[in-house]
Amino acid sequence: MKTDRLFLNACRREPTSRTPLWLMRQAGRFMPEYRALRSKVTFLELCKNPDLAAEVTVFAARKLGVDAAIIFSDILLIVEPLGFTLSFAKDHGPVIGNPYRRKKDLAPVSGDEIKEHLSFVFDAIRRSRKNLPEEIPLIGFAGAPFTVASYIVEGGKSKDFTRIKEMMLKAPDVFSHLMDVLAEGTADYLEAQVEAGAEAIQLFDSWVGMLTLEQYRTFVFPALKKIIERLKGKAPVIYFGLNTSHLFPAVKESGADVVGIDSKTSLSKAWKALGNVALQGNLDPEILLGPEKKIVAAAKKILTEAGGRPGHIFNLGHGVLPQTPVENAVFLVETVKRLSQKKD
Ligand code: 1CP
Repeated sequence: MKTDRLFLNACRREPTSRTPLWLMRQAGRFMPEYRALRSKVTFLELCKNPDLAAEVTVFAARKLGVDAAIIFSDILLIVEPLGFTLSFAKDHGPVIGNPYRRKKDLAPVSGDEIKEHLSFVFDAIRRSRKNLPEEIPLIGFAGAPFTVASYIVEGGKSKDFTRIKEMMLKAPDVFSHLMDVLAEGTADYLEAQVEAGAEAIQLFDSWVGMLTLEQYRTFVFPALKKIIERLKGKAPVIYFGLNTSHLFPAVKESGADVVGIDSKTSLSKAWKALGNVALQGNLDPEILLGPEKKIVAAAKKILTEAGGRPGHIFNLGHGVLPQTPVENAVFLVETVKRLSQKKD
């Protein structure tokens, strides 16, 4: 059988026989099989067990029939080798027990120390790669510096990001120290993911839309750019954030190969603002709760907007909602494949 790696071709903006797709947060919480596994182990135990993490990764990709798999992990695991404590309180999301307040809260950490601490991720990548069909590429990922920093400074999930904004404004050198350490550490971590077998990298900058363009350019963009530069020529980089259309003038200069677009921004507007990049997105995740008729209509609308332009990867505008019926996700995958198939 011919191995047609549609997803990677689209990352490079090469024409494909149909539009490739995968779903953000496909590898976890909305699948009954995942929840059954989670009833036996904690979330962190699951992340740190390469056999189980690989099983979740491969199972989700096969079940959904998507064109790429994403490694089962979390953007917050990197905080542990940096010296922060991480736990997941039931129904409260992530908790950092010793949030970052001053420079001395974060001692220098070498790339080797970070990689040693996170070796279970590389093992899970190797195992997933071995168990995936050859034509399904594996995506590695990390949080982008601002989004990870928001948890480290706020001590967990934040509503209004007051503390991190305050630090940025009142103690810019304290903030920059954190960004510098995160940029280096994340680049080392992602390079090692690629060496272990990840064929593309997604940087999740979910919360960066909180910033103004000026704040983004001054405080965040240099760290982001450093990471993307380190990955150049190694693996395509997908950069995703929510509510980021006002940041596009900077994102355009980031060097990202693919930009993830949320559901509020139209693909055509994004292409106009971003120029020569591939786009990933942007179905509203709530559509997957609803009737099949609406799923077809919404998928059609996005494919029409993309207009068959090379370099479109179909995805959601944010992660799959936990209450999504799996059969609706499978239906979306089948629908996008059918609607986007080019006639010979
Ligand atoms: O109880 C559980 O099972 C834990 C729930 C859970 C899961 C399944 C968390 C805690 N993380 C994950 C896995 C995860 N996280 C993946 C891989 C598996 C998958 O496909 O679901 C990925 C890609 C992430 C990425 C992630 N983690 C992001 C970026 C994407 C996004 O949704 O914006 C963020 C912000 C996190 C932090 C995080 N980890 C977990 C939770 C509940 C959160 C969000 C907390 C918040 O809203 O601030």
